[in-house]
Amino acid sequence: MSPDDAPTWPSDFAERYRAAGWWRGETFGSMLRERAEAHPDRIAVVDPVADIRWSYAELDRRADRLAAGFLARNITKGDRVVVQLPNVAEFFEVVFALFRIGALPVFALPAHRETEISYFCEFTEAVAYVIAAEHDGYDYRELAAKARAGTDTLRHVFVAGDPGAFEALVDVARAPVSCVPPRPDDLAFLQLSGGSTGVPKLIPRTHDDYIYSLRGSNDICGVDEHSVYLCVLPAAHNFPLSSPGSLGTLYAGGRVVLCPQPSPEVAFPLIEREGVTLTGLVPPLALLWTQAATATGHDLSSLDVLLVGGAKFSEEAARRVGPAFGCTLQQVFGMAEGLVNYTRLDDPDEVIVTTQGRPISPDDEILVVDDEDRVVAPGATGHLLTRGPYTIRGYWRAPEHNARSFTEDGFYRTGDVVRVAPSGHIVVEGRAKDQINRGGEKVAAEEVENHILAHPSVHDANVVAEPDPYLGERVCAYVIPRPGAGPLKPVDIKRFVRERGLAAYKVPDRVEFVDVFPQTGVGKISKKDLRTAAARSAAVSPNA
Ligand code: OOB
Repeated sequence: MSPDDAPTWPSDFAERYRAAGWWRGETFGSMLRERAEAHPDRIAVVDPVADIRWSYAELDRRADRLAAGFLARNITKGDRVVVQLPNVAEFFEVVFALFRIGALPVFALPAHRETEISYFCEFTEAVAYVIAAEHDGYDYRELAAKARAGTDTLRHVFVAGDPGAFEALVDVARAPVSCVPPRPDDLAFLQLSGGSTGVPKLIPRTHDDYIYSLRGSNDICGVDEHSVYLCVLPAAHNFPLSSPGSLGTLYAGGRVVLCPQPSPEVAFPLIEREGVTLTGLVPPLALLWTQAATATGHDLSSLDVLLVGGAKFSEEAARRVGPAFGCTLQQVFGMAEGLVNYTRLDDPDEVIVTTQGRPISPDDEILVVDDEDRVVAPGATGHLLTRGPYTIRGYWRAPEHNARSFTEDGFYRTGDVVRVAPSGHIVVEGRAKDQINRGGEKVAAEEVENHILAHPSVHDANVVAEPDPYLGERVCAYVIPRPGAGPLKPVDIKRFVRERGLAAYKVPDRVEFVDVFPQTGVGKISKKDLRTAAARSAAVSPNA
């Protein structure tokens, strides 16, 4: 890997962040080892489906043995390994093994399919791909067969569960060997960006910067060795991973309980049985849980904190959380690129329900600017730019994109439209990036448009968000058929996109055929007018 792959902080900033005590020279490998030495018998990870309860010593030992097995297969420092696991204990065994040898997990989501996985494998030149045999009725070994056929570099597929034609993860482990550990300022992994362009971007995070975000999050959310975190959202996503998430909880010496399904029917009994103290949800789930909590027979009284983020949580819904659960709501406005904002546990209720919080770090720099990058008046609405000790300075191997997504002095253009309240709390007012936020799952409009455009009967396509009472937004595609093409139905487009191997959450919820697209004054396609039209159709026929 060349140093140009991952833009990093200029040395004066790095020195400042170290001097301030944000970057402390820890790595994920050393962190797990220290916890295992300090309290070997404390339970680290609970996987209720597999009936697993690994202590810190056990997780540490397993990570060591798997690391040795990876090394024996010549997977070494800097190598990329696509990890696509559901919420199972092996997720932690695998990522800590990779952290230990300095190989980089590339965090795919269980919902990703052939298009995304092949792209991650090819673009990162991944040498290995780790999957579960099956999950939610889907056989990942079939996906692995396709990914393998399409890439030259992929040497190994490791399977948690029945390996089929591939290698069983349980057979990889070996007697531990010593290896040169990664440095704190080395990359730890590649996280995925929600994206607004044709292909997802990869986010390079270092041990130093990510561990700082864990420590900061733990302080703000009150996470300590007594905390029990229920991991409800897909474990690899930045929110349940680090805000404060599973890794924050492990950093503090607490316990992570993996929730196999996000429904209240599955989660509530686990909360009661394991004495869960905090969890994180996207707004649609928070709504569902709030309704269920008022009628449940399960004892949820152990829950101290409910974190809600990933998409805007409405004030009305936010007001219902406290009474329903008898716990404190924390709004989280974060991004895999770095910056994370939280409402504080002792903020007044009005602040908690009406804002999306304030940054973790005193060194998080926040700018709110107009379309010409001029800073707006205090309290006015504008584009959020940010720079800080855990916000990346560039995407991985994406110099052209970086020139657009970062200012010359290193601020990340979040694409979010916000205002800052006098208290310093941020209120998210909207979004300027061409992205649909489908209940916390991010869909890049251009990516879906490109797939629709590949249909032989399609002349042009535009994808926008339309309002949805449950998800907040869903995916609406406007399509101009090719002149003379045969009859085309919405279902044809949806099926075509799905069959191209795209994650299901990106398949348009609604397809509308039109003759022309609305234009702006200068003749550009007006997505704003399309969004207005989509909102109108959604109101008329919500289930189309
Ligand atoms: C989290 O991370 P990503 O990378 O999936 O998405 C980031 C984007 C933000 O730029 C913003 O557009 C949106 O998701 N977002 C919110 C929000 N939280 C995230 N928009 C409105 N209100 C909120 N509370 O989604 C993520 C990462 C870490 C912690 C929490 C969420």
